[in-house]
Amino acid sequence: MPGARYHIETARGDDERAARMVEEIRAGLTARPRWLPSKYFYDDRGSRLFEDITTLPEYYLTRTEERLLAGIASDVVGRVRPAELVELGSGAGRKVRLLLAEMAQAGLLERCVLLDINARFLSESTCALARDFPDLSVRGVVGDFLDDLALLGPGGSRLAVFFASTIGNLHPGEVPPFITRMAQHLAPGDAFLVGLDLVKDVARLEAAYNDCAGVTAAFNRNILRVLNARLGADFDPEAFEHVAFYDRANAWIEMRLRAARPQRVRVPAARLDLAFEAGEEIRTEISCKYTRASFEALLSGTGLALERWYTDPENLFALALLRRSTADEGRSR
Ligand code: AVJ
Repeated sequence: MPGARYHIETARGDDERAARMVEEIRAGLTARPRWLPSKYFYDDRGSRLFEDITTLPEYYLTRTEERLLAGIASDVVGRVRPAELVELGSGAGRKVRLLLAEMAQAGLLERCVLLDINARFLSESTCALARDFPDLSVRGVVGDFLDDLALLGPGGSRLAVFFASTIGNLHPGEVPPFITRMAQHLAPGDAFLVGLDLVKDVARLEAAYNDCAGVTAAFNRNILRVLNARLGADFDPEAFEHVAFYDRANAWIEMRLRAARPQRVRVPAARLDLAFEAGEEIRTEISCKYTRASFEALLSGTGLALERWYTDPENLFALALLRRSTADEGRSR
């Protein structure tokens, strides 16, 4: 193997990460209704369960996005002509290869930065990219796309990507500030390619989050195991039912865990002693569904504008190519 062309860094120390987690979990589990931040799904087991979800027949998102990306990668690279690719929430990091291959073929490819919350998945994909793309230098950052964008540093010849409709996990009110912060890590002319699941038939949406094999249910319950492992909690994951439904008014899928019977749960690291009534629910995820208009409305004043809107023939999923304007509009607002 040629010299070290990849390295991993961690956005925050273990103590700071743990302290943050305690505060977030305390806030969520004592709120009414109770909720948990979705980023805590993704320990090793949860990340693997999500990978399993992506191959389910009901879960059209991943395969639709991948096929769409394969068809547009050369158009995107031709427009942006990036030397550096940045991926937020990279997970197992396969899709990014389609873009890297186009960049390499165009003689542009120099650097790649992956940011993900899961250290194991991150180091595996960082190492695999360095192995498979000679001359590419790869940087992995263990962190979260809401709090740790600062580590990306300033842009320049940069294409950032955020696949899988993971932006849908943000409340619509969080999207404009998130995109504004992202724009601060892009130079004029740099671009941000964002994967978006689209509003569609409710039955199709709900089936994607209620698969027959029960993988999504296992993924949902896994968040309780994460609290057990990291905070010494004593949740019985099997005592909670998986619930996922489409909320039309908000245009999002909401996932919850519903207590099957009355129960008491202790979370020692967060000094919590919780009483659940039968039927009481914890919201674990929202997954927003967009239209071109609803997404475009979130861009105003962010410093990024929609340049291209790519969709599949069935209009299931979109890739939105956003550009940092060459004028300095975004910064002053
Ligand atoms: C990775 C956040 C895009 O919202 O569809 C899959 C996660 N949750 N099944 C999604 C998920 C339930 C997924 N994202």
